[in-house]
Amino acid sequence: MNAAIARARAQAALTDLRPKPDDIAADAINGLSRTPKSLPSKYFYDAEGSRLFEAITRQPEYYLTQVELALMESRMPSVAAAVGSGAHVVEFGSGSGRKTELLLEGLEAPVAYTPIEISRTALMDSVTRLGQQFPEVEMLPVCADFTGPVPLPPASRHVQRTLVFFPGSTLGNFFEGDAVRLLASMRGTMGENGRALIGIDLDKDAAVLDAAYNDRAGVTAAFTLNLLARLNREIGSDFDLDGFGHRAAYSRERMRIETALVSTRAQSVRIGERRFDFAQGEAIEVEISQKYTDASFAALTVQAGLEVIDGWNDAEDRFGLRLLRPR
Ligand code: AVI
Repeated sequence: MNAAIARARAQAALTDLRPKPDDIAADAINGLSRTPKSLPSKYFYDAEGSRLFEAITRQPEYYLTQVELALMESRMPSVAAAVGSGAHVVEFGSGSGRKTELLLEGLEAPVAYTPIEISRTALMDSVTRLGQQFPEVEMLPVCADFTGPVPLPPASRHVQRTLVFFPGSTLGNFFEGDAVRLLASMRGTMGENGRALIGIDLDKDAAVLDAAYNDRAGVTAAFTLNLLARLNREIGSDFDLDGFGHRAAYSRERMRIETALVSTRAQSVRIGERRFDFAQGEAIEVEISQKYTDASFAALTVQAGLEVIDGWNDAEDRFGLRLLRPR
């Protein structure tokens, strides 16, 4: 199929529920009114944020993407046998192009593919490309925040099973309660006969983790700061980008990387009618990246009414794929 036709088809099938500037402003005001101040990490991913995230995945320190890709390349036959044929693949997020290709290539006769993605550009790029590559798989994209309930577009052919795909350890960007709610919502999406294939970053040496979130080229710092640039662009806030710096550090106690934007001086920032004052050194918490052990991940899934039925790690136990089903 040629690219123009694939894009037109994908546009026609698009369900567009992306967030409005008023919702973004309300979330930003709400987060900055808290102590400590915070901003939701889901707003990292505008077009520029998605581009910067792709660049992060190519940094030598950020092992997660390369290790997960290699894992999928080597273990896909075993994953496909465990999932079975005729799946409707529902991906939460869609920035993971190559991983999705490996999944659709490796599964037996997948019927449909639904990426749910907040960034319209990333969503359309991915279904245009995948639509050309997999003409036999129905592309049913949904532009939405996947943390809320999302109605699944029905496939026109018979589906044996829904397979939720959530790679990249993106689950780790959710606080425990939200992660459990998200897993429970995946359980609802997949139905009683469904499965979920989830990528998780495994707990490891703090120095390796600190390096992964503080790459030498400064791409992660640019990615974090783009959150403020995006707010300036989309909701008219007046963050001075030179007045904030990126900080990411591993907390062994909480088994997670904690990322913040730290005010380099006393300053105030305006969003609409509201003004927020910052002390020098004051942090805005912007992201957590949870790391897992088998025990901590199993405990999380149980709370969501799911159980781990299969799993694959790389040879050095850096990253894992887990297959879940309803309990
Ligand atoms: C998308 N997510 C899993 C990334 C992570 O590792 O937490 C986002 C990221 N933030 C900084 N670097 C990468």
